[in-house]
Amino acid sequence: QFGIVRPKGYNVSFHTNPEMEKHHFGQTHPMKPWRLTLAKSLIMSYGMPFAMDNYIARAATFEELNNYHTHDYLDYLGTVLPEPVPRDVDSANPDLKFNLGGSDCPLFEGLYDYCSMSAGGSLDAARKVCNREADIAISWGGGLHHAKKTEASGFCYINDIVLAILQLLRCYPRVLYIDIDVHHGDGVEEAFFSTDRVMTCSFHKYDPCNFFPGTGALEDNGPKNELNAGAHHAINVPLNDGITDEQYAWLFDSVIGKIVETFRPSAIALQCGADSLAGDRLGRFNLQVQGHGQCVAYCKKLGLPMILFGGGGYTPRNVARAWSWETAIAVQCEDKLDRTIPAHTPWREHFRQEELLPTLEQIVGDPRPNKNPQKRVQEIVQHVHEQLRFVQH
Ligand code: VJV
Ligand code: CA
Ligand code: ZN
Repeated sequence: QFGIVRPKGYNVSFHTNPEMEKHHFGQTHPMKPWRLTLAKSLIMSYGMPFAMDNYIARAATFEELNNYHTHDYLDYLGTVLPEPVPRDVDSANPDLKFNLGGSDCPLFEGLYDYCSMSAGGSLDAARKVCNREADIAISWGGGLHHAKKTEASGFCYINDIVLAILQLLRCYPRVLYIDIDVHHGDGVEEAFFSTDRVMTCSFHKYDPCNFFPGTGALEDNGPKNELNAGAHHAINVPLNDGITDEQYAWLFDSVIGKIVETFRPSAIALQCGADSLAGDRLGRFNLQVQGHGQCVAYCKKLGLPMILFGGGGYTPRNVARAWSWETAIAVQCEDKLDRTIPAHTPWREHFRQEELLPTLEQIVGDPRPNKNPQKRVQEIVQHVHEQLRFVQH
């Protein structure tokens, strides 16, 4: 633990709900809400709560969820019961009502509460940023970027990010959404497809046939019709397996730097999905905690009001490391973050002894061969810069 110095006039708010973390998608489902408890325990061991305003997230109301999702869908989500006998129904099954009850989006005990608490945390975060009560607001229980207006998708039922951005739009003219989860942020892109008040930018593994959700090609930049305000306001950075910290940082700075210059956002919503880390159970990239956190540090330096959301992340101990590191970046104490896990960390057994209990050392896991040639990475930046020539705010 370090002696926390609270920078005067700089506020970080932290929104969590311990009730949310108790829910289960099922024994072997990759999404494990308890990773939030693991992350919070590490954050607390480092004494970071002393440097933030801490809030228990409330559950979002039906009316709040209805600001994006349809009445029909919410009604069903709130009343459908978990199947007594678990069926092995694949999510590709077209018979599923609202895509609920398959293997990706199973029905489980307390599903509606889980969803409304995740959204509640992100809405609370958005309100703090709107009221200027927080410079950065953190909602690690949010970031569920695949949920659609009337459909669940990819472990996501309620799109807390869309709801939070809608809230930000009440107080800020333009919002930049950035998504560093290994999956394409399709739900958020779709929600703001036709507006020039939100620019979305997702970095993701792209393989239309073999990697979920299969969308987010370089050339997909919003409505093709130039008369539609949303044209050129969706930016996609499709990547291949094994991308490294160095390449990712270069891409991130070149792409986001240019976006900020042309779009001139008044607030930032950053989805920090931790499945882009090396060693992730579902991911394909080679990012280290430092490379992942570099994106947060870059955005913070822009000095704009910001929300940090969670998202994917399927190797819980690495999720906890990344989100602790990024919380430290938000409160500006990363230089004081020790490389070892503090002795009094609850859930300490989840950080393997042989990994030297690091937060920052190389993440252990088979490094994936890097399939991103430098030439391709440069082409991507070139394309994005060309797209942005059409954008002037
Ligand atoms: O690839 C898919 C869809 C299928 C149908 C469902 N089967 C299980 C897999 C193929 C086409 N879904 C992806 C969804 C990824 C969602 C990522 C969410 C986020 O990180 O972006 C934001 C929170 C997928 N990949 C892997 C799995 N599903 C998967 C699901 C399981 C599973 C193992 C893998 C569900 C249940 C169980 N194991 C027991
Ligand atoms: Ca992404
Ligand atoms: Zn993901």
